[in-house]
Amino acid sequence: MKIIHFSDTHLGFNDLDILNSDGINQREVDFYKAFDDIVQSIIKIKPDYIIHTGDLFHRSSPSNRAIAFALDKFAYLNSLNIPIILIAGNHSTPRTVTSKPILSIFDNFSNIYCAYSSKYETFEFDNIVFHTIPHLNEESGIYNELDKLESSINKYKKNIMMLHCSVGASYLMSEFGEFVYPKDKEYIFEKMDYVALGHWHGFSKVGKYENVFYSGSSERTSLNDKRNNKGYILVNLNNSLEVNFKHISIRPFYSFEIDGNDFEKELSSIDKSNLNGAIIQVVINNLTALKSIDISNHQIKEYFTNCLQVVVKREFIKEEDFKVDDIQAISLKEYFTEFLEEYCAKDEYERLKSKSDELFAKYEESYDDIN
Ligand SMILES: [Mn+2]
Repeated sequence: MKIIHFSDTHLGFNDLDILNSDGINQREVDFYKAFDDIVQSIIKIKPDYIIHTGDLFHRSSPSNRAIAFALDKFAYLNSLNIPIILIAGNHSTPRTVTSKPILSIFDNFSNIYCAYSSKYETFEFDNIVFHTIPHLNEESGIYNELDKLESSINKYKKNIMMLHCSVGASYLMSEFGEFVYPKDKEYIFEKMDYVALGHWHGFSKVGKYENVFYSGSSERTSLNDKRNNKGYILVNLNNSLEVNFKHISIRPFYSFEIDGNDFEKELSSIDKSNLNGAIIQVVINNLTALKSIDISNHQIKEYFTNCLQVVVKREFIKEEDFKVDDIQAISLKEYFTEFLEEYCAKDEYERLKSKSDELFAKYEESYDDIN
């Protein structure tokens, strides 16, 4: 039995203010391409089941383009007569009960099974049961849902668990609303044939478990994500479990560190022959304010002419009575959080951070994508 497990496709994500020749944000297009690469693999491999563990869309109210893209691809997948099981992640779950979840657009597709109602649901087939827990807005509800799950394990069939959360503290994404799977319930993993996880954006086997995996995201949603290995998992489930990570090709990202004291020489020694279309980050270290003035971003961008984007980060030597904030490549949310951390006592910081996270999350939710 073959299962393709993928996740965190974040359709509709856009970044960098670069448009392609059709006037569409280039990074948004990159995410559609990554998704399509996985669809092409599905067509070739013809698995028995397809599972997606959350964050199909980047926002709970995606742009028309993202919705149209998803409907087109899923209409095709639906026609392959392969059951497709999806769960909602934190990005595709509205924070108010009055909003209709976006995954409901698949309600009338005969081969698509979605869990988006903030509760445990099971999807059962001839020889296999999918136990799904989508993102829960109320984290405390998890125990109740896991009790239901545990009592629904079918010992005559294969049992697959699907979750969108962090297992332990290592897989947190620093996002509002994410939740941690309870440690005292990890024993349930051992009763499963395979546990498919979403939320963490890197491919990862979880801890000591041989059957618990994050497939990772299909593209990178942040320049902090330096991984170039993105893809999906091909699970072979016969007498034993076989897990293979399959790469797709994505736009490469490279980061270079340059010493501000030897800027010209270090820049010109970077081999740029294989950097076509890449996103480049250049971190200049050991800068003083005066040295920094001599180095222009323009000069650096000129050097990497074949790249899609060059992000320059300047790191200053701390000088007495002089401070330059490094606000290049940092979001307003991160900047504000750093400010809180610096100027507030710890308790007050924790309190204000959770408030500001919530406000930024609300802002993001009501913010319309560029169509
Ligand atoms: Mn995600």
